[in-house]
Amino acid sequence: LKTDTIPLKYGAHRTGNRTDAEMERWRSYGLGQFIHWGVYAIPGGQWAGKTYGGAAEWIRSWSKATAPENWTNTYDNFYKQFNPTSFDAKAWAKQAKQMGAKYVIFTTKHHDGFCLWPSKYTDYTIKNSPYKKDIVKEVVDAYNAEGIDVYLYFSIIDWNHKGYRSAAPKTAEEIASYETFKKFTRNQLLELLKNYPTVKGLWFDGSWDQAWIKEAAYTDELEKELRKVHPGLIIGSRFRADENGKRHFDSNGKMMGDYEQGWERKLPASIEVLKGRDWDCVMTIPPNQWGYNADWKSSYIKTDDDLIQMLLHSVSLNGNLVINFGPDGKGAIRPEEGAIAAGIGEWMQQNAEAIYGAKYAGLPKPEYGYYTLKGNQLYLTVFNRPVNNQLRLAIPQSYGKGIQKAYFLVGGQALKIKKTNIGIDRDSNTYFDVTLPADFKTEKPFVVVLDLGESN
Ligand code: FHN
Repeated sequence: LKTDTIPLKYGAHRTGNRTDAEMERWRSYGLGQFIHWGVYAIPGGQWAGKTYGGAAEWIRSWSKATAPENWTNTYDNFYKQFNPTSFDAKAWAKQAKQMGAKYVIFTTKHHDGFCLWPSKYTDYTIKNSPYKKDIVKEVVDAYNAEGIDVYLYFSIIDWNHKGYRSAAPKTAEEIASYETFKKFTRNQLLELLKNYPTVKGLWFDGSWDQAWIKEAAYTDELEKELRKVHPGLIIGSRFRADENGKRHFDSNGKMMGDYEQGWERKLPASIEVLKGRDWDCVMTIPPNQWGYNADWKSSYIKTDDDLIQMLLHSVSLNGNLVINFGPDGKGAIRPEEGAIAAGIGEWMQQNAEAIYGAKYAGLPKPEYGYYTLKGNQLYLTVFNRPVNNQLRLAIPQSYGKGIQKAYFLVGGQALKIKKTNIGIDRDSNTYFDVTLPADFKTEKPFVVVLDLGESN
């Protein structure tokens, strides 16, 4: 057993993955939805007639250099016009359910500091917008009613709070001012957990500032407190740093949080890099837009097939894929996102058995697509169909007798299997040829179920 070499007061709270039911549920999700919504949806990536290529939810920061306006008189006043008359939480939740999402991560407050719930601790909230109603509550209720678990996104960065700062405070005055921010952050987090007791977790972001990183004692204590008031709470590795400033993993390399939260817009190449850790990947549909950007034409927009492939990539390596949506200033999910959700949903309605609760199969990635495993069922989701219609599959001898039955997940048609006569290779694999019917036509990825029999 490896022991910690560096003594730490504020390192990881646990060694290895959580084993409780809540975390087991998290592991079985497969697919999630992210929603970035706030007053940045009003400018939608455009400022004073100019389109900004950076992420639209950052426009307050991107356009600062060129915008002559005083921010408190412009961006920070958008909330006075925030009246999303098209917002329908139930419709969002239905769409998410139809897509096959098992959980949603919703931005309660992004870096701009605007709160979509009526926080008692600031005036910069939805309550003081023309909309007035508690959007977080509407989202939590609607998604829960569809059986979708809710996680609250919370940005540590808060450009609106006077005490917030990025650099570590030095003078007595700076320290005192940052103390007000720490108190405020704690209050808001406790408030969220109190107001929305059904949430399953908190999804932290913007925790990279030196000021925050230096607060190892405070953040360690706060994490413990949050977990105490909300048993079972799931928090990723982005919340805090240890006393040496190490984030995600402490100075002994142990993960700080319940799952690895570093996979943003990218996927791990192999199971080895994950070292057995739980993880999720949050993915944008354009290359890098989270909030609504009116201009979707100037960059590559992922297709539903791209995202289904990323989903398989994730689940085949024991991760969840979370696809981001950025509703517009009126609360409408843009039609292009709606079409993508519908496309994924259509596929999921037929093939979700290969996703929910499915795991890494313990096999190298096949050239045809991805393996996922549930019990004795090995699922092969085919993205690259061989021109000769023969799937030659290497199954280790440790998997018992190998493939006993093969059939299409959709429709159940049995497929011919032949154990090849090429013998056992150096890695102890036996080879099986599974034949796809020549007249089988599809334009979508499809799943072949490989039954490994009881002996597996
Ligand atoms: O700066 C944010 C960004 O706007 C977005 O919210 C993403 C989502 O994971 N997180 C930060 C960048 O890592």
